[in-house]
Parts: sequence; structure tokens; C-alpha cells
Amino acid sequence: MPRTSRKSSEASFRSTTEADLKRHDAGFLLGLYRDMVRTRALDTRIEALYKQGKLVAGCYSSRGQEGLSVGSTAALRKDDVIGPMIRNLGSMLRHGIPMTMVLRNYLGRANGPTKGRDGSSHFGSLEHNVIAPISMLASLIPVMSGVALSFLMRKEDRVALTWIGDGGSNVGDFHEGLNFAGVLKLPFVLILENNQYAYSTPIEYQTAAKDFACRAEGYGIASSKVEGNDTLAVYEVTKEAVERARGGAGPTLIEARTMRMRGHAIHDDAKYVPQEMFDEWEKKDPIATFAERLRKAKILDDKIAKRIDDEVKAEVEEQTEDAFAQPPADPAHEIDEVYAP
Ligand SMILES: Cc1ncc(C[n+]2csc(CCOP(=O)(O)OP(=O)(O)O)c2C)c(N)n1
Repeated sequence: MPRTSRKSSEASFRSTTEADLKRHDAGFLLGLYRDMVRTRALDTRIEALYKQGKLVAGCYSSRGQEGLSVGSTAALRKDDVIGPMIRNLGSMLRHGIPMTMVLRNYLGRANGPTKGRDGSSHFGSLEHNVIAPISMLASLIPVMSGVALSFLMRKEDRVALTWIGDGGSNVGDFHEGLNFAGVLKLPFVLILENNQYAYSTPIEYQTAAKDFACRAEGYGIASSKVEGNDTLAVYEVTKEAVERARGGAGPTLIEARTMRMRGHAIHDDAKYVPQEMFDEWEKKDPIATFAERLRKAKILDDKIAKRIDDEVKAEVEEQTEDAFAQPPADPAHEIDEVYAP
């Protein structure tokens, strides 16, 4: 099948205009920008550490998907619970996870969140209302539906949100979890990151459906489609979904169209992706395009951009140093806490 036949080519994916931008507070917009820059900077540092042989396991990049993570998480309150997957570094940072916690995990530190048992991004923090990613694709969906059910049972005004890839959405747990959430009208939001590839499999080989959002209809739940690199549009559709969830109207499936700008992990050179696709999506880079819009709206200028860059650079340096200063995990304690006593 030719790689030009893109499934999601229709223009029904929501995006925002300059008028939409003006409806928002400048401080809020700069906050989105700053968190995307933080995500890119940390992601870039982790990629470099991997290439220097400093990490203990793999490295999965969020590059190109920063706006999707930051924009969607910005629609939540801090007491809402998120379940990030491997491309959601931006969600973790936006929800309050300190950079050093991420780095300590990647570096296998004894006092990192998994104490060296996982060497990448598979950790959570109940203190920050973050549930750990589950490696088995889509398994987090029934888990997060369960989190949403607990809110309903305890009459807590909170929402559970998680993300899934286009590939992960073909696994049974996706359907079971979403059906369960629909039947019980759970305060649950699922964002499907259609980043064009599941490892080396393009989306044409993943589903015969016209898009991914239409699957919601089968479960009687709301859906929307959004340009995943338009951070503000992602924020707005997620906000609507979160409000529906809080109002008792049940779950929403959001399909966000984006592009995975690296291989599956950094060891994968992604040679199977046509260069033109990377070139096309590079022009839609979520940070560069948002910066451009903020500049046009006179919210961002060289001085503010430099200040943010300098602060973020200092944060990454300081947090990396902190993580390196921690003791490495001792293999003698490898299976401590793996099983309940
Ligand atoms: C149930 C299950 N099957 C297979 C895998 C192996 N696997 C890990 S990631 C991946 C591709 C995921 O693609 P997608 O969901 O589109 O997310 P992306 O990596 O593109 O962000 C596969 C097949 C797995 N982790 N779990």
C-alpha cells in the first residue's frame, strides 16, 4: 500500500485560530510554552545520556508530542489522576513530577521512584496523582477506568485521564476498558495519540475504520478529533471532555493527530518512515509553531524566550547533577518490594 494514502486526511480535526488564542490569559499561554520547552529539554538530555551509554535501559522519546501532553494535562486540576504512557513526559512534568525523579529512574538510582527496577519512564507517584505506565499496551485503560469508578463511588469530583497510541488501541483492553467506562458513565478521558506509526507499522495496516475516533460510537460515548500539534486546541477539547466528565456525562475518546518524530525508541533509526513525512511534520513542530503564534500576538519576544530557555537549561543541569549524585541501586535488593510481604 502506498505511504501516501493517509487515513486521517480529512480536515475535521479541530485547530485553533488567532481569535481563540486571544481568549486566553497571556500567563497561561506562556506556561504552556514553558512546559513544552521543559519537556523538549529534558527529553533531549535523556536522549544524549542514552547515546553516551549512561542509561541502564531504553529511551522512548516524546519529541514532537510535547504539546499534546502539556495541553491535555493543563485541562486538569492537580487532584485529577493521570496515567501517562511512554510519550507523555510532558504530562508528568505538567502534573508536578520533578525532573530529577525522571532522571533518577533512567539512571537506576537507589532512591529513584522504582529504585532501579525500571530503567526508563515506567513509574508513577501517588503523591503527584500519577499512575505508572503499564508496558502491556492498553492495560492502563481498564485500570484508569477503575480509578474513575473509585471517584464515582466516593462521590469525589475528580477525573481520570490516560493516553494510548494508535497501535495500542487495537488491543482488547482498549475496548473492554472503554466499554466499561461508557456503561458506567465514568469520569474518564482517553486521548488516542495517532502518531502515524506503531513501531514500524503505519496506520493503514492497523484499522480498516475511517479514523480512530469513530470507535467511540460503538461504546455510546462522546468523541472528538484534534490537531495534536496545536497545543491550545488539545487543551480546549480536553477541557470540554473533562467538564463533561465532571458533569456526569461520562467518558470521551479524543483522537489527536500527530507524528512520532523519533524511532520507537532511540535504538530504532526509523528508516521505514519516508523522510518527506518527517519534513512535513517538522514544519508543524508544536513548540516552534506555538512560539510563532505567541510572537505574533506579542506575548513572546526574544527577551522572554531567552529567559525561559536560560531557566529551563539551568533546571535541566541542576536536576541532572542531582540525579547523578544519588547512589546507584544495589542489585542485592533487586526483588525487595516486588512481592507483598
Ligand atoms: C499488548 C502488547 N503488545 C505488544 C507490545 C510491544 N509494543 C510495545 S510499544 C509497541 C508499539 C506501540 O505503538 P503505539 O501504540 O502506536 O504507540 P507509539 O509507540 O507509536 O507512541 C508495541 C507493539 C506491548 N508492549 N504490549
